[in-house]
Amino acid sequence: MKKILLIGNPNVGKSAIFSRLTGLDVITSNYPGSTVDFTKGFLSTGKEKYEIIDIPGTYTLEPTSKAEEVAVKMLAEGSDLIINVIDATNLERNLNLTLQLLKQNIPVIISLNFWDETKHLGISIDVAEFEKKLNIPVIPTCALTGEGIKELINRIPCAKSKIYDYEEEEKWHEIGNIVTHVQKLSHRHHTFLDRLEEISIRPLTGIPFALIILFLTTLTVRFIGEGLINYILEPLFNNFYHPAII
Ligand SMILES: Nc1nc2c(ncn2[C@@H]2O[C@H](COP(=O)(O)OP(=O)(O)OP(=O)(O)O)[C@@H](O)[C@H]2O)c(=O)[nH]1
Ligand SMILES: [Mg+2]
Repeated sequence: MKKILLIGNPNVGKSAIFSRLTGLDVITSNYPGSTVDFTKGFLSTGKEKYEIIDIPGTYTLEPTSKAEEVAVKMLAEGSDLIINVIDATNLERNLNLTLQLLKQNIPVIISLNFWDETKHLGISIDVAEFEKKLNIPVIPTCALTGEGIKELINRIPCAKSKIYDYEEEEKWHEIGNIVTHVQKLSHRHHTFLDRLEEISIRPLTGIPFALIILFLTTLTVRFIGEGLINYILEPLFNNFYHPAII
């Protein structure tokens, strides 16, 4: 069974992607000698079975906290592949870790998460250019809705290793280069559909929204049903059958 590590900055949706990829059979444990938790699960694609590990969030491979230390140790223990989850609305900050990962000798594939938020923020990312620039698969995903997850799974075998080299002192210059090349910012107003989508995927607004839709649907069905009975079926019945009965 191949081992996949889910690695990314804190709060980029790693655990949400993990839940989308794995089933119910997950195990949460303490990393030995620490209070840091990590979760392990499984993904079967038909061709292959993978063990997936949700690693604690880290900004860098030069750890500055206990959680980051555990993330780096788990990476050092080895794996067959890395899914690097990055926040599409924060490319510059996230690419620091990505470039460090691309120097390792492990195949990497990128889950460009928070793809839904880029639309809201007027950020447009040229995914094809991004793939060309980094030379690895980059798949836009929204872990909240599951968008892109299927493609992410399909492209796992295309992950590549050690394909992006740079001088350490040139790293931020490289990152700046990539970002200006693939990302465009525009001021964009939300459309009605954007707002509906936003309302419906957040639990706080999504549940009342679902209840309102259910209520309106019931009302509509009742309205149509009563209308049919009052204005069509009953008059028909009265006109055709009533005189005969009398
Ligand atoms: N809008 C949007 N929200 C997302 C997406 N993915 C995850 N989230 C939300 O982002 C928050 C953080 O997600 P997590 O999966 O906990 O992030 P994480 O990377 O595991 O965080 P740490 O484990 O703390 O590093 C949660 O509230 C998720 O519901 C996405 O694609 N779009
Ligand atoms: Mg998490």
